[in-house]
Amino acid sequence: MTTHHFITRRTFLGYAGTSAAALLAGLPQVEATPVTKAGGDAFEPDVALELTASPQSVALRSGPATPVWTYEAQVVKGDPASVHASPGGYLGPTLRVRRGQKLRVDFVNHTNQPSIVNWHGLHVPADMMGLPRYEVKPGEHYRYEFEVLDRAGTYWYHAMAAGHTPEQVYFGLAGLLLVTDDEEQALALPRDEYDLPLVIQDRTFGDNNHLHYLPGTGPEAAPAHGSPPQAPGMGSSTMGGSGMMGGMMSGGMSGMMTRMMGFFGDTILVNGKPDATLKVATHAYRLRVLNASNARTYKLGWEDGRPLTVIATGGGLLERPVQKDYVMLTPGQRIELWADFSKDAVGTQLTLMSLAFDGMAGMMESTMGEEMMGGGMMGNMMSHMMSGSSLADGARFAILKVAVTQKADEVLELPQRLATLTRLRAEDAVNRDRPRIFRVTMGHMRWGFNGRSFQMNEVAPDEIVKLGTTEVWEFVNNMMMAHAIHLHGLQFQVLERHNSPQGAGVVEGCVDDGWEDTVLLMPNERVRLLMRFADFTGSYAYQCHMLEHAAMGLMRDYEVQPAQTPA
Ligand SMILES: [Cu+2]
Repeated sequence: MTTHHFITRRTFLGYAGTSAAALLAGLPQVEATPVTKAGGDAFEPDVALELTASPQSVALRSGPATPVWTYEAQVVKGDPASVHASPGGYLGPTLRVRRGQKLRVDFVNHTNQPSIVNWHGLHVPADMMGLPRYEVKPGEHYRYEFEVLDRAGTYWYHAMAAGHTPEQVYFGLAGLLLVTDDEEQALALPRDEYDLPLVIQDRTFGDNNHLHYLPGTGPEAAPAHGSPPQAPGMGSSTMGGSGMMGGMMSGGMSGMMTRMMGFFGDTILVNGKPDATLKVATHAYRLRVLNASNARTYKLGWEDGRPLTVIATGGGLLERPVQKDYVMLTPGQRIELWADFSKDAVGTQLTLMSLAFDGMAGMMESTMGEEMMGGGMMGNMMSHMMSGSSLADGARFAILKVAVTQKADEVLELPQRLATLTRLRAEDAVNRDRPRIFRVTMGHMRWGFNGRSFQMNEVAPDEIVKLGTTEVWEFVNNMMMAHAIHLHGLQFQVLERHNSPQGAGVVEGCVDDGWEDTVLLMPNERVRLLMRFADFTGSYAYQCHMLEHAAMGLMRDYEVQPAQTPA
């Protein structure tokens, strides 16, 4: 399948012959390497970073340090404040950029697996997106050069690799990318120490504080030498095969369930730390909440029942604040909360919870239950069994303790108008009455959309769209599990939901008022998305962001072709 690149600035820098010492010394070679360009002037970055992924040991809890992979970043050119220290644990540093900035990132892979950095939520050329087809081998580099076109908001970056994405993210390869712009800067939002990330992940600790995932995975596992870095086609022949998915094909029945259904850990980490407590002042906070978990969806709510005030979704600020009793946050999603503790007395203790919900709603009517399990089981029991975790999908548990420890004098008023939100119009869609349908399917122990699982560089005729058009895409879930539908390369708007579960205490917590790149799709639900394909041709991915689902096939490419297809 060919790809058409509106802008081609890809450089693939093989450093196989370069000594490790030179690599660690700060990469003067990168500057000297010719950059291939198709049309256009030399790219002059406003900010240039070097982003390295490598194995480390970090103290996550008392006792031995935990082996992880982690990102580290260095500013090579531009504002030193473009890189902020990691919020904690194994998380990568927070990258802060401005809309309109030209950004260069030299990714250096010092892990023992192929990897690439995916810019989750950003609107960038396809070869700058960080998809598995651009993964680089251990010791190699990949140069990203793009202009930041996105609205101010909370985005993130994480590892992708054919068959290794869930493992690499689990063992630490993720970080935040915050975009600001003039519109946001003009607002009186909480800043500096009152602007806080909350990156939520679930993990399980094994012996010696090692992170427990599937057997044979992680920084201490032997690299999958001898198995060529294959496409994650993982066709039917690969079940039980070696190498292909690293160690992911081992681990018996519970391993099989994890690979199919997703990993559910029993320990909740916030900003890379278990048992997290946040000390706050009597002040308004901007809490940027990212669900960077592999598969777990959270139902965020305060234990004392106070409502949540949402000011932004994945694609930036809402038009105006929205109040919710609870907010659903599926893997990959971000939500920004205005959390005002100014009326709380010093000494107040609050708990941010994940409230109970029925993530299996609709299982009774679903077909997969019969296929997979022979039917008959339901609810939490099913969920426990499927997740293999003592903390079931949809269980109620504490995420974060908040302690009000000091007085602040300043009072910030919640702005009633936050931003101008351009609404896509359904009547502008070229397929208004015939939405493109993507049904989540399963067959031969592989997930798929419309019966097709991921194949590298494969785009079907009904996965091709035209540059400059607006479309309606409908995702349909007849499975018993929820999914986290994510599109790469653009932000969409939720047009409508059909057949949403009633009484499950879920859909009322979906914030569908703004721009999103990831959306919760409940069992039996149909969600219609409105999107516009602008600026770039080429092939991008759409996937489930429950990372094990994607690794087991629930990912495909869509291709944006020029408005006029060349003869
Ligand atoms: Cu899924």
